[in-house]
Amino acid sequence: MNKSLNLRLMKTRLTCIMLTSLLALTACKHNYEKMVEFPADASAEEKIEMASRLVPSKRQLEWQKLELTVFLHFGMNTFTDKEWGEGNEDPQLFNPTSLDADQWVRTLKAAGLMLVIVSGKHLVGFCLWPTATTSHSVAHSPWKGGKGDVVRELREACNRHNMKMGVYLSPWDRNAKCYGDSPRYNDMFVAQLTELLSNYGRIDEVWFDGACGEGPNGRRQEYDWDRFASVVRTLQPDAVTAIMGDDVRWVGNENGQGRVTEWCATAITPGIYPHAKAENERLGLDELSPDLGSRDLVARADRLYWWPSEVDVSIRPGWFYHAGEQPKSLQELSEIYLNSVGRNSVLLLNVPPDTDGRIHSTDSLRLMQLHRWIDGSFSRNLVTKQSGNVYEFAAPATIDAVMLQEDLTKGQHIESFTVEALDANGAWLKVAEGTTVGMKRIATFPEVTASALRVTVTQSRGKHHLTGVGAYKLLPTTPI
Ligand code: FUL
Repeated sequence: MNKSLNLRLMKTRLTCIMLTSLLALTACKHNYEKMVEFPADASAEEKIEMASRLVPSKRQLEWQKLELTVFLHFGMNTFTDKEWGEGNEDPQLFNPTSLDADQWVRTLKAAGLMLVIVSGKHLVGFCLWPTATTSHSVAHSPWKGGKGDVVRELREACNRHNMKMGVYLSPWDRNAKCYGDSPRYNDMFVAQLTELLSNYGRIDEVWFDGACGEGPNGRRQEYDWDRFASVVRTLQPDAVTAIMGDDVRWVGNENGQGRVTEWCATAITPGIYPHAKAENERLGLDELSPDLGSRDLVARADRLYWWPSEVDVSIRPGWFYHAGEQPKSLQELSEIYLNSVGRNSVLLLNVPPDTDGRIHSTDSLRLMQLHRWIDGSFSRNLVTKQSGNVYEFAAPATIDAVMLQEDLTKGQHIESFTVEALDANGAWLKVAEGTTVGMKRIATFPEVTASALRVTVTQSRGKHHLTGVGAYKLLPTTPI
């Protein structure tokens, strides 16, 4: 072959390769991480197509995978037996007799919980660490002669047991004299946040409560959310910010109930953004709205946010420990699990340490019962083989729950589905139907004996990515 023919052939081959890569590039559209803004003239269909390409950030996805997390409400209210103190309580009242952070973390770890968030400062302003910002802290309490630090003890216990840790820092502060004097209080808040995020190792979640009141003399505190967010981003880039943050959304109730239709891609704007109020009013949305992501809503929205839901609920009636209260039953807790984790949300279960500074034995017993119930119900998936949308069992079995999962790295797509079970007569029996799936969707139904499941996605925002299908027989919720 002569030299010029060889060169011509090489050129043609190169052009072919370039053309193929160009085609591949146009076919594979890029994803939008965390937020998508629609062009002003986008049609409803174009918006849905763009919504289908909205995906979580890395830290959001890691957080969504945790499923089970825990709150520890502990502080001045524990000792005054109140839920919301006035903020003028004497630090001398804080005196746990045998605080044992190792017992907290051992108990929580044994119960399968993956991350623990401590109420570093609740709205009464009392700080569980010896802060330089106020004298209203453990440093001025009798506990350990004023030398104690609850946050440090928790950090060390988390290190020992390989547990993730988060902090709750209430923006509302009923003790701080400067609360309501906006710039001064914002400086104090930033200093508190900086202490917590600089001196206690890796923090995985920062919880800014939305509860908020006026300062002394009715002064209204204007929070500098931008500044607070940038402190978190600088000091703990991997930590998610929750509630008054744009990584994790409050589900809208404190009863442990996720929405039946729960989108991670939502039209509601996180409250920390300057345009949130106007935009949420225009769309008629707040955290309690039942619909945050339907097609109709997406068609009216200018932007969508990946803002997945967190279901916070206390194991007891109160957030703080009160001797007269009892923890919820296993029956109630198992329903909370199904209605939170089973509805595309992360569960944040509060377990309040008592006045001794320990997790009460009735609560740890209940946590272990819940753990055994979850484990016993969901550790054996009866599906052993998949052909298309049919999921076969190794042998006929009695089931009363199915679990579906989407691959969220590719976005959330499924809008509705049905599940049928193949019974002993060879008939397909509809056992479940639903709307969104997301990270995890668990549907329960009366027992059937079946040898396979057929899952049909009846509506989807573009191509869906169903990664997990499971069939289970739930354990009874009589204590085990
Ligand atoms: C609420 C507060 O009022 C409660 O005391 C508790 O901290 C809960 C998690 O958030 O807004």
